[in-house]
Amino acid sequence: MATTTNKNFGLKSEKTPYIGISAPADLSTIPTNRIVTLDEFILRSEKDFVYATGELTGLLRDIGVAAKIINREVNKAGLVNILGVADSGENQSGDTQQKLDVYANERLIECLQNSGEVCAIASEENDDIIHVPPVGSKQSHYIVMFDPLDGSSNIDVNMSVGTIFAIYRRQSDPVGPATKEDFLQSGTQQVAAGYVLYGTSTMLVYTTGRGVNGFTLDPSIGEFCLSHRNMRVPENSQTYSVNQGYYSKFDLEMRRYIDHCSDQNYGLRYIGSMVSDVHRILIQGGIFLYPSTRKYPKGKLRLLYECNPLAMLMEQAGGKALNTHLKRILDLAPHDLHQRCTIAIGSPAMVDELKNFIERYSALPL
Ligand code: P6P
Repeated sequence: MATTTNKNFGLKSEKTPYIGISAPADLSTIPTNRIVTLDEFILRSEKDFVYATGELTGLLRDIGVAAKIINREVNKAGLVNILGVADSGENQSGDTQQKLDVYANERLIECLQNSGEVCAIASEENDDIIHVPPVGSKQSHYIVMFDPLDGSSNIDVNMSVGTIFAIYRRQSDPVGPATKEDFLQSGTQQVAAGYVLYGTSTMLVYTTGRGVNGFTLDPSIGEFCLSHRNMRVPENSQTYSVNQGYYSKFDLEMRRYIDHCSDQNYGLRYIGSMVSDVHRILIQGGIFLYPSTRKYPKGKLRLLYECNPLAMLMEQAGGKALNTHLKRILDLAPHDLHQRCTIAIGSPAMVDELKNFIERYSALPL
């Protein structure tokens, strides 16, 4: 059984949250000859979590419960009149809000409100932060941000969708309510990040800054079971993922890179659900791009609850995540809850190759 040597990859101290490439956790104590549930894995990995034991367990467990509930409805969306536009019409982003978006949002909020660990929540579906009253006398130290159902336009055509979440330690006085500044922390301050992919099977993939592990839902026992240990993105690949339909709207450097991918006969894969495209890249390698377009000059995807959590996962798996000005996504200083950013994320060699094209052809100072 492969053992992971615990080397210090630049971690300042055991108490420092994720600050960069850190050593994957030692999985040698995790059995390989039997089912290991998400709950057991989290309990066995608590020593790797920089804060008090037990706090993260409850949080991730509650997200897992919400995921199972959402999964049940996503799986039967075609059968129940849950499709179509929600009564409210549109969400904060102006996206058409599907009823399943609303359902997923409400389940996640409910599960987190009862965890006792969360003091406030931010969601793509809500304009402002949601303050969570304390459960009993317990002080709650965490904030959670999420996109409850990313890629929801795929629901009607039975394509995969996902939930993306990011967990931060609050910075404000634990006695008072959370503040907007608690949510405007850079991605390097995430203490955990992950996604749930509702696809041909339902998977939960997460990191606490000590490697990435994937769990597949076994419906027969209703448990997420360890299925992808210490996930590592392939160093290189010949697959790129971008909405080719915007080609003529992209800046010169992006068009030159896409031309290069085509000249090299790279494969193009694009599902229109970021979680699905990034998950495929985590497994098979590749690069996902969402550059600026005429409709989204600052990029379409949300920094806080889409790009930051997926960037933490990708870096933890050995990959890279930059914006198209070559700034590391996790270092970007947020100024707004729903701010957008451009992104290039995936295999390190492919991100480096794109970087060369941007440096060579960008008309603007980087
Ligand atoms: P486009 C889904 O709406 C989403 O937010 C991401 O999941 C996905 O990668 C992107 O937008 C797709 O955007 O403009 O290509 O349809």
